[in-house]
Amino acid sequence: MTDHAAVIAAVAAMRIETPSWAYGNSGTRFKVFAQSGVPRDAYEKVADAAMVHRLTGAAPSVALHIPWDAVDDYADLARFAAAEGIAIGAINPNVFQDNDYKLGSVCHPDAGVRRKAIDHLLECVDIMDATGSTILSVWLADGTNYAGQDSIAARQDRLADALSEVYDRLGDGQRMLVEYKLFEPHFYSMDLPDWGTSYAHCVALGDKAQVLVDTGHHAPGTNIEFLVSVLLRFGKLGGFHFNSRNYADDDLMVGAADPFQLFRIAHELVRADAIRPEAEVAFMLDQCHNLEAKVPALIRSVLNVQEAVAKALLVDADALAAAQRSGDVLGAHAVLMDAFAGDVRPLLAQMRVEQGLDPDPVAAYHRSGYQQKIESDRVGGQQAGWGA
Ligand code: LRH
Ligand code: MN
Ligand code: MN
Repeated sequence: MTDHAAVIAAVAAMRIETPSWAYGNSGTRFKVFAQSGVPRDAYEKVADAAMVHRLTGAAPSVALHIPWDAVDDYADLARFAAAEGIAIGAINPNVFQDNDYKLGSVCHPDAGVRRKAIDHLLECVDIMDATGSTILSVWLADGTNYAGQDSIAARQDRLADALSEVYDRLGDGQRMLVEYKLFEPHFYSMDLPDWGTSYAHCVALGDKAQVLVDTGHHAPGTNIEFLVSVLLRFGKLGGFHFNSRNYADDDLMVGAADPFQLFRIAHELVRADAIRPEAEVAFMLDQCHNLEAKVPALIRSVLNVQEAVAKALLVDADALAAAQRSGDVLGAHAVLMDAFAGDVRPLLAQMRVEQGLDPDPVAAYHRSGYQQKIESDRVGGQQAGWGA
């Protein structure tokens, strides 16, 4: 696409969801460096997410993690979000922070623990009903640490049974995204370690189940754009958790560690016409801001995604197809690299002006006085994942 107006229209239509937990304090097992002004409850996280949306015009929903974001009245939280100009996005159940889950949740050898975990997943569908959320985003910490610890096959059976019970509870317009992760917290086997396992469960479940790709959850060297392309082909790419990794599940800002990888993923998405909201690929961030201020980091992350997508939209598709057809290896590669090398920031600044936004949302944030306000208003901010 070389028509700049069309590129602007396509980027402007894209939605990028931010995660409530990215607004809370986070760190590593060594230290959590608390910041001033971080939210004390789910309402304040929603308020911060709304600020990101006001400045970027691109982040109209916020994902919740239950029970990190537990409130008495979820419909009230959704009304608050709407008044702030955003919606409640994906509901993320948490079946990993309870002593009962030492040996797993829905794959646990004990039926009582499995029941407790499934009930929590079902409760999260109730929360979807109350908030208007359309996505149940399932990530399970289930796995084993030692060969022989439990039966891999029996755990797959338990997993399939649990997912199917929850799937059956989904209403019209609701879907389940099944996230996978290579390792951690378990180090011998994870019950959903890779996209193939997620994909197989989703196919068995039906149309409302799709795979969620967290960019930080793969073995080093995995060609993520390849699996994105394959999942798109089968209509099974439900969404992303974007972030950056250098080593493992680092959860750094998307586009920071490897902007070229993000561009290559964006290229596959553009090729499949999957950027449009109607394509129903949920673009979400899953990040933790351990050192940097959270709200401007999330703004920056949204801009990073927009830049990668704008570059992908600017790939000369006709020239690329011609080079590919004629077997022009270097020529085809050059078409992609030309688009990646371009500076799309002026174009995106123009887009924001056309949207009535400040062309530089990070600078606008620093001028807004919001950071000073939350630092003086909020004392004793909440940790992203409690003791995580
Ligand atoms: C697991 C994960 C998953 C969780 C989130 C906090 O590593 O990516 O999406 O819900 O982190
Ligand atoms: Mn994730
Ligand atoms: Mn993760």
